[in-house]
Amino acid sequence: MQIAVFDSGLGGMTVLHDLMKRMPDEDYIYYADTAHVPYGPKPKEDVRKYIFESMDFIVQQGVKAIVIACNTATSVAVQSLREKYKDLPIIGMEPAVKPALEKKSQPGRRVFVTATALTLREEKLHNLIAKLDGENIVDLLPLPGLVELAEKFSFEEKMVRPYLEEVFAPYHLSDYDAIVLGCTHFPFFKDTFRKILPPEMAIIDGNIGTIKNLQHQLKKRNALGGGSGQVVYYNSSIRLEDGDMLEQYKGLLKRLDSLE
Ligand code: DGN
Repeated sequence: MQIAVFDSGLGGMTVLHDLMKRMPDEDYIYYADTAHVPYGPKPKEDVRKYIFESMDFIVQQGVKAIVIACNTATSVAVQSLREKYKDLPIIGMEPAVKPALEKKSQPGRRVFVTATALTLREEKLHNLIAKLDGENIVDLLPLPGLVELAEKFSFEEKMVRPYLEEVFAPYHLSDYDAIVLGCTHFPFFKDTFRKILPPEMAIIDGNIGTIKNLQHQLKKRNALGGGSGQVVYYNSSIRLEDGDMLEQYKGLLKRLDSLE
């Protein structure tokens, strides 16, 4: 059986890429809810409806686990999804706040947590930060422009740099020890982040935590392995058999290889 990887759009490809490297003996479904991307700026109730519609379709395909490779969808729906699909491991994303805070090198230094506006508003993140950030050193930064750029396959530095420079302009970057990429679309831009942020600043995503959690859940059920790295792609329940879009997905995996 396959592992489903779900996102509103292309962001979950950064998680699929890491999954395929670390768990090559699995087969995957990649499901992008392209009919409704982006989720970040939309009302929570609409987003929940889109997620449940997508999930019903995914579950009908017969999968052994679902990775919600979207921080926004995780924030607004992971609990309800676990209640609805009780027998299925449902693994979400969590912005890597803890590893980022561990990078703090001296008193007074700070950490960025970036995500979509919806993730940054949600109680789930605020509870996590309240639990971990006793010193109040986290600054929240929405980066919706990166989701738009990724969905247009605009990864070139000349498109990305002006946006990031504008967003970071009000901050003293040398005060920061780490930045959390709390949206699965953002790791596509790691090369430009690296160029404009101070070299000592750690850039941290939550992909590895999610993958470890998935491995643990599958091991517990004796359900690891049995595949060979095959991926079937769906755009909002339409299976991609061939054509440009399928090639574009494969191109994204190559781009991510080049960022390693
Ligand atoms: N990739 C999604 C996330 O991790 O939050 C968000 C994309 C979106 O729909 N805005």
